[in-house]
Amino acid sequence: MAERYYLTTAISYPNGKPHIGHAYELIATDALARFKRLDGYDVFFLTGTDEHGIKMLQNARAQGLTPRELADANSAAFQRMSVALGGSNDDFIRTSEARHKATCQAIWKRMEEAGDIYKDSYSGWYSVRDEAYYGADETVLKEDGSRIGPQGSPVEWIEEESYFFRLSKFQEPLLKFYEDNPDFIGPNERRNEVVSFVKSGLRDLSISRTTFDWGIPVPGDERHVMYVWVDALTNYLTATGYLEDPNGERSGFWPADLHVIGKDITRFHSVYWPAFLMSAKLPLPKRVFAHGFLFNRGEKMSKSVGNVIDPFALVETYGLDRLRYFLLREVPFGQDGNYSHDGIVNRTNSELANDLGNLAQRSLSMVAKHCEGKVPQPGAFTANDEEILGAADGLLAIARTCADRQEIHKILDAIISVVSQANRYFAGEEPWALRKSDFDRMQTVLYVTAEVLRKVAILFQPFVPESASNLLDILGVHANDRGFDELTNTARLAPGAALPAPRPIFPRFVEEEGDSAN
Ligand code: ME8
Repeated sequence: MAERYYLTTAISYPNGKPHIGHAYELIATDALARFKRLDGYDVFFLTGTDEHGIKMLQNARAQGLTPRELADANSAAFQRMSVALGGSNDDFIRTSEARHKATCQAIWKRMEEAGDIYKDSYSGWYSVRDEAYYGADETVLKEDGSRIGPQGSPVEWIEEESYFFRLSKFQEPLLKFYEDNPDFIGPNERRNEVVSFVKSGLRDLSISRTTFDWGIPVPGDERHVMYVWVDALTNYLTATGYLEDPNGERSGFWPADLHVIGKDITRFHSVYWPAFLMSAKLPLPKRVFAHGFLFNRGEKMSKSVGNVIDPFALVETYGLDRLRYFLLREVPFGQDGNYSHDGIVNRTNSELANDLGNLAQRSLSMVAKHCEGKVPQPGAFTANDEEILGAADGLLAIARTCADRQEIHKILDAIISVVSQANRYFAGEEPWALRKSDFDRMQTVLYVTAEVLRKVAILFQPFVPESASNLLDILGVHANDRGFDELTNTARLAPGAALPAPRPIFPRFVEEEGDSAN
């Protein structure tokens, strides 16, 4: 049976419409999910919305809505965004669903039975924007008398009866866990921050609120609702059904292989979440990877579209594959990055349209014209042929290693450097001249080029699914022959197979009136 692989995005607050940061996280996680599926894994890919808490309640009030109305409207927009971005998620969880309430109450009871929950009163600082409690030492008093937390958001003083989780008890077990599992947090920078945060000492955590009721009731004491992060983190477990039925259809996906999140929520995922699970005596996720933040370089992107920070408008303006390619290629995954109109156009025109698109067009139109539209019959391979074929054959091993470290940009870098090498090979072999001087050799060069394109196209599928699929179509690759098991050095295009007429795969982005950068 295929090995399982369970990966998740963070679940977004549907207090507003989805933005480019949400789109970025979904696209990157989707690329990893597609990669693992093509590599033969049984994948479960989860995304969703985080609907409870004071932030949702306050936003709803401000708009004259109930929190449920606000959640319903925006959660639907997040679901549409996933479709628009080509998201291949297998489920979409909403924390307001009944299945989630049951799992949250079950995990709470397990933590309580372990003796890790007690009632006391909380007094301290709280940031509604971050939905986070902060110690006084983490806040800063500003000149105007207001106070902000470590991420720059305002904090307010709260005092109320609350249940606490004995987080302090887990300081040593967590440090030991990080040491025994050096890959639990990536990238390394984030891991170092977490380790030093935990070493500096953990205070018990307030995990319930009494001043509002938009949340999941604490079992046995319904005056309290759970702190939204206890509820939110548990979504990953809910979707597998593991707590309800350890032998259920999806239960085998727990523990998760990978939680993809933004760097601002690393502490919740790599400190609180494993501590809750340790307390509840449940298996811990294998890895948390925190990506960076995306910023618009401040330029106005498109007059015709208006605010292109809207993911739907970005897809409309650039096309989905250009957007996916740019985000995954331009920004090293794990670091902060900028996006801009010029950045998207330049990157995709130069690498997709020029490097890959032109090579495919030039080589396959020669095949159509001079080889009766059939995969050409190669002769013996020269050292040059072997070199470029070897480079293409070597891509899978590189890509696998990078995928397991979430170094998505490095996978694309490796693929594009083989494409550049193939361009140099093609230009150096001059098949157009060979047509007259050595027809057999021309066929070999066209064969080798087509075979390299086939490997590149198969590996490109997770990142630019539609264009990669179009390229595989014109290479005559059957839908069943597009998995990564077709990337070995024994899998080759079959000479003589009929090819459909070539058509342009990666057209250049042409500026239209109003699309200019400024
Ligand atoms: O944090 N660039 O929800 P959220 C890149 N509900 N990533 C960004 C970003 C940006 N500009 N802005 C936000 C929450 N993100 C919680 C998560 S998980 C159990 C609960 C990322 O809607 C952010 O880091 O504020 C997070 O991973 C995701 O988008 C959702 O953010």
